[in-house]
Amino acid sequence: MNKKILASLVIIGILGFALGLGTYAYFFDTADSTGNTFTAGTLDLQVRDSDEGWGDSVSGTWCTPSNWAPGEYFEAWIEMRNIGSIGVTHIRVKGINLDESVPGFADHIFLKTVIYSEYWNYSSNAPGTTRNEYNITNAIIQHYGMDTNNDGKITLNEFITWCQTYSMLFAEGPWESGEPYLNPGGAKPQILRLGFLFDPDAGNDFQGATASFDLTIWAGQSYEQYPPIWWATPSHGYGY
Ligand SMILES: [Ca+2]
Ligand SMILES: [Ca+2]
Repeated sequence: MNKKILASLVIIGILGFALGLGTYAYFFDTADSTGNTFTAGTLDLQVRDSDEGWGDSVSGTWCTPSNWAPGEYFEAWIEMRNIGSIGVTHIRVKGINLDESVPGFADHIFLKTVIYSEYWNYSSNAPGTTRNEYNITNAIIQHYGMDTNNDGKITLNEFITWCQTYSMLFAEGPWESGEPYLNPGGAKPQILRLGFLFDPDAGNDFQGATASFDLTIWAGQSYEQYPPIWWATPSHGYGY
């Protein structure tokens, strides 16, 4: 009985409110924001090497002479640009797909040189227009953990094995310079040089041997993105 009384009171209240609305008249006006559009930007990484122009991939960048002999050094470069509309803050590089015709050959090929570029103006401590190249080989030997047997040499085998877990990170990045590592629109391409030495003490077992690997270059916008990285960012700031 009490519930029925309560319900009736509510209905009466609503009716009273509705009636009240009809007793006032307010002015009003409207304004619109039309055509709101969300458009995703693009990252578009391209590479080129000494014998191929800009494209999504190159081949045979690191191809030694077929008569490569112990003690001989071989270096080659790959250049990167971003023709998308958003800047790339991080480049990561991994060596994969090691293949050797004679087991152990990759233990006698040493990664001797890692050089990468940044556009950095020392005098103003700000982004610059000159592409400077930085040799970070010592930093990699000392801090990257690639030299798993701690003999002071990074073999091709050690490099590829390390890359199963990590990737080399190259980044100027907005937190440091206010400028992405790879600018949009293809501006300011960067370069990576890798040099390899055929172990001077390699024995006769490796005559005629071949080894090959692939290099994957990844461009992104964040530390957190896959693939996993080695956190010690190579940088001119480290002074190596
Ligand atoms: Ca090529
Ligand atoms: Ca080693």
